[in-house]
Amino acid sequence: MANLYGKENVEIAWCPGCGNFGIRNIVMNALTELAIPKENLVFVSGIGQAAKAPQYYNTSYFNGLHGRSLPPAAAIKAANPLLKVIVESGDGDMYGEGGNHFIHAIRRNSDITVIVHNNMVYGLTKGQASPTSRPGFTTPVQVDGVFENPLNPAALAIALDASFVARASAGEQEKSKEIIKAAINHKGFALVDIFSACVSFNKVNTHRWFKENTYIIEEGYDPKNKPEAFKKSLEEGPWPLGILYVNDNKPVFEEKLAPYLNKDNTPLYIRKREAGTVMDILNTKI
Ligand SMILES: Cc1ncc(C[n+]2csc(CCOP(=O)(O)OP(=O)(O)O)c2C)c(N)n1
Ligand code: SF4
Repeated sequence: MANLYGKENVEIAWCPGCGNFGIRNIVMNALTELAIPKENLVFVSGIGQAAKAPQYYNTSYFNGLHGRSLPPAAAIKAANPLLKVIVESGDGDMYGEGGNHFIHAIRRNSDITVIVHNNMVYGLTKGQASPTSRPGFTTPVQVDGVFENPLNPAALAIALDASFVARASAGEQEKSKEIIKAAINHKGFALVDIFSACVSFNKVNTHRWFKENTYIIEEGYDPKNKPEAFKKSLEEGPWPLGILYVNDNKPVFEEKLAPYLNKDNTPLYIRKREAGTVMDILNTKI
C-alpha cells in the first residue's frame, strides 16, 4: 500500500539506529491503512527527540512547549471535533514535565490518541534519567544510579480509568501497528506507551533488551476487566505488549460541551451566527 504520510526531502535529525525510526514507520503504516485524509488529521507534540516526529510526516502539526502537548491537543479537538488528533511525545515530556497534564487529560477524556516513545531516558538533552528510567541506571547526572521508583504509565492510566491503555514496542512492527490503529479508532483518550531504544544515551535498555524483556499478551485476554488489566499493567520483566485496558462507557469531553450537546459536530469556526447574537451576548448582564 502506498505510504500517504511520508515527507519528501526532509532531513531527519535522529541518530542512525534510533527506535524513533521504527515508530515513524509504524505510525505511517497505521495511518495509511486507516486512510485518514490528511486534512482531517493533526499531530501535536511537546519537546524532545520523540516530539520531533510530527515534523517528519506529511500532515499538519502543532509543536507545543516541553510537557505541554495535551492542553493544545484537547483544545484543537474541542474547536473541531471532526479532526483526528494524535499526540506524539517522549516519556520525559509526557510523564515528567507533562505529568500534571497527563493526569488531568485522562480525567477529561478528550477523544485524542497519545503515543509516547518510551526510551527510559532524556534523549534530546543527552542522557539524564527520565521518570521511566530503571533503578540502577547511571547517567552523567545520576552518577550513583537511579534510586527512585520508576513511574508505571500504564498502571497510572488504568488507575485513573483512561478509556484505552496499551503498551507497544518499536521492535514489534505488526503488533504495534494494530495497537495504534485500534487506539486511533477508539473514541476517548487513548494511550499507547511504546518502547523505543535510544542507541546513544541508553546502553542498557537496547533494542535487544526490549525484545528479550517483552511478550505479546495471550489470546483471550479481556481488556474490559479492570482488576485484571491493572494486574497485567503491573507485570514487569517481561513486560506485556498489547491492549491492556478499554472502557467504552466513559463520556467524551467534546460531547459534553455546550455547542455540541445537540449532536451537531459542526466546528465552531464555520458556524453561522445570526445577526445580533454577538451583541446580545455582549449586552447580557451577568
Ligand atoms: C521547561 C523546559 N525544561 C527543560 C527543557 C529541556 N528539555 C528539552 S527535551 C527534554 C527531555 C526530553 O526527553 P523525552 O521526552 O524523554 O524525549 P526524548 O528526547 O528521549 O525523545 C528536556 C529536559 C525544556 N526544553 N523546557
Ligand atoms: S539521542 Fe537517542 S532518542 Fe535522540 S535521536 Fe539519538 S538515539 Fe534517538
